[in-house]
Amino acid sequence: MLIKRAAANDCLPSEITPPEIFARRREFMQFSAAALASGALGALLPSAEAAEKLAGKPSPLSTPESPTPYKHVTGYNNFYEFGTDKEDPAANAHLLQTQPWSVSVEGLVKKPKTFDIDQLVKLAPLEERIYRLRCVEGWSMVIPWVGYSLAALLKQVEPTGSAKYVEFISAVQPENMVGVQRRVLDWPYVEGLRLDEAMHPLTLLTLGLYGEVLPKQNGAPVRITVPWKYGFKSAKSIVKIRLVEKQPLISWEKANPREYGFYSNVNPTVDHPRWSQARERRLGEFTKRETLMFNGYNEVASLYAGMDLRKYF
Ligand SMILES: Nc1nc2c(c(=O)[nH]1)N[C@H]1C(S)=C(S)[C@@H](COP(=O)(O)O)O[C@H]1N2
Ligand SMILES: [Mo]
Repeated sequence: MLIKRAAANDCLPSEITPPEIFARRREFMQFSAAALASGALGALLPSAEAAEKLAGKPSPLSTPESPTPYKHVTGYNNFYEFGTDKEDPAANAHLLQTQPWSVSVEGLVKKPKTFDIDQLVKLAPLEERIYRLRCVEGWSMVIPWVGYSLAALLKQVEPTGSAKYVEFISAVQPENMVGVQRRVLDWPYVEGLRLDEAMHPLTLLTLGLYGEVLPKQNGAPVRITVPWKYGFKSAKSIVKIRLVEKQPLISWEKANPREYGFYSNVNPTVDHPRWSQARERRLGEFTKRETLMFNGYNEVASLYAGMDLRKYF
């Protein structure tokens, strides 16, 4: 891998790394040293991988809000392939096999191509983008992602004139994913965007967070992040991107079309059939916040000019 592994002398403070990360790295290194002495390093490999560094240049597209503590970002997750409780992904995702990994970009494109993960890391300059993430269930976080606009990847394959949508397909590793042994969703996890949404500069091909390669519970080694839509639009651990003509049937819509629609723009005025979407709880905070239209990313509003966002929820 091109990504450098953090070494013991490599934990100097940087401007972007918050104190809890240093504390965590230091803890981890003390822990590793102890484990090495007792010959138990094998058991530590999943955490060792999570500590590989991946820095990005601060992006002007970042929100000025302070990031949610690392322990919430990596400890409170939705990744149904690893179980349905928020703590399940952190407990179970270490079994995800991420090497080798490649993403095939295919369908209505002039130059279909399979990119291995090292090629993806090198494809465009890495940026740190601090984005809000609003889960459809009513909680939110602020996450310092590392990646670049998905548009940079899509341009490489040259979508044809008939490509109208982009479909994202997550990995299925039945042996390694405790959740796929249950049929909560029809695996693989499938998501999709309209081509103009996928090409919008905010849509991030995500390879890391908090200055490290993506932890497995957050969708290693590569995921999508779409900050103005509910979190479930941001497919994790993707292996395939397909350019298509018709609107893809996404996993959540397939499971429950009354509750989940293709667009899923964050919208405080459109309630989920079972709960209000007007407010949200930011993890680590006590009082609820008002949820903002498009999660506060008003620059995307023009993508939906003239559309009835109650009908296309
Ligand atoms: N493959 C896959 N991707 C997924 C999910 C999932 O269950 N499987 N959950 C989604 C949901 S509901 C949310 S809120 C976000 C959570 O991302 P995070 O755990 O990195 O915060 O991932 C999304 N991507
Ligand atoms: Mo979510």
